[in-house]
Amino acid sequence: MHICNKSCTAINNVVAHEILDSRGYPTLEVEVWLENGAKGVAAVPSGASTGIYEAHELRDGDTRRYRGMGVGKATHNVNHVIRDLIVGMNGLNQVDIDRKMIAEDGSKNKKNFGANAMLGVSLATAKAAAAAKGMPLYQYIGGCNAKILPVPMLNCINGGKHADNKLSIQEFMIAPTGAPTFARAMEQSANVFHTLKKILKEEKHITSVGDEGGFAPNFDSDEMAIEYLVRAIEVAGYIPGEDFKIALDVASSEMYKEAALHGKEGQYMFFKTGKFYTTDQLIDYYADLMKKFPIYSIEDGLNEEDFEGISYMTDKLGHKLQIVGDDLFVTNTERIGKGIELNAGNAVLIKPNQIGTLTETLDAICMTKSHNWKAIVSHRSGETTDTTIADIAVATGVGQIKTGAPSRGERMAKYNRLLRIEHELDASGMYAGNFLHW
Ligand code: 2PG
Ligand code: MG
Repeated sequence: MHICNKSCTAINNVVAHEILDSRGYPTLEVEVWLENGAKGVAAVPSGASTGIYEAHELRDGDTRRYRGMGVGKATHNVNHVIRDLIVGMNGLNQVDIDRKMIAEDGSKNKKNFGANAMLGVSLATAKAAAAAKGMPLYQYIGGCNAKILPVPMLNCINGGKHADNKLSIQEFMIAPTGAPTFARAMEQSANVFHTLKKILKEEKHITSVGDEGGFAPNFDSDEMAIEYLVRAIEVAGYIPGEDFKIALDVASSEMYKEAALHGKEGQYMFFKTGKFYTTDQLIDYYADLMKKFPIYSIEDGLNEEDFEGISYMTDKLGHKLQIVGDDLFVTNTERIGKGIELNAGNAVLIKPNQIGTLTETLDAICMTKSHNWKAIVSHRSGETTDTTIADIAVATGVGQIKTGAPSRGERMAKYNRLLRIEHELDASGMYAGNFLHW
């Protein structure tokens, strides 16, 4: 029999229900309650350009509801299976709770409970525990040294699977590395974003936005998108390369699949021009872009299975470029370990829902940092107003966060959370742009 008093932090209830994400598809919101009345609520995001090695997102497949995208089974798993497993466990024992769910799910990719079900429980547990301790989440996770505000990577032009244009590169981002504080970084970034809108409008381009809040114009080439970003930085009164650097998420697995569909296995197809590139040609193309523009980071530059290719790219460009693995590593320590061994990249994108628990997310960050690689905490293209990733970024001091343009409420929720954290930390807060090596 489990004995508990009023100050007890044992879990006494877990409740999940369906809510809708920023694309209007169902996802889970989970509440975890402790005996002492503390409560945590978390909502789960969802990707569009998902890596094949990601943990399993459990969807109903019943086409009578939400075109098969319902999460009724995952919700049921939380309310009727996971709940019974963890009620009575100490909410402060995050690792035990996460490991218990992993063990009981029993599969390699969390396909039984669903990584979406497990992540909702995992994050809500951490929030309930933080509430029980009377601490903000970043401090509960990161301790008294949680003080670094990350450089935001703002996706101001959307392409690939996130927009209805023909841009092949999925994300064209600005990173305000020269700002003195996070608040100033956001101010400068919003200035660039609004300037970009003005320029696009004046030149008769579309100014509607894609899934991550960036503009989605029908440019003739991907290079044009970078040119416009650089122009917007300049016209807004900043110096490209000093005040702002550029980052790209090529999400090239999509271009790789497209080429295969056109009978060019092993190559990459640019959607607008219909041109095919070999691995060597694509790496040369990146090198050329780096000569023309202040690009400091390229994510998923090659197909998600191509450790060897990324290793070659790292040999060629890694000394002057952050080479980020997203679909390549899927926040999974096994795959990150392989990448480190093969020198395939030098940075890892961290998405909690790719792996399914907070504990494993923190393991991935720990492994990445301990090998002197960079880690970037990231949103998904399908998001909610949940702000947990902002707290994780500060807690772990990774120094970078990618969470969309300064537009759309579900993106701003994370940036606004960081503005609040900076305010709260006051003089003890440090903006990563100031002291990390860029
Ligand atoms: C990415 C992400 C987030 P998605 O590829 O990095 O920007 O997109 O969530 O669609 O996988
Ligand atoms: Mg990516």
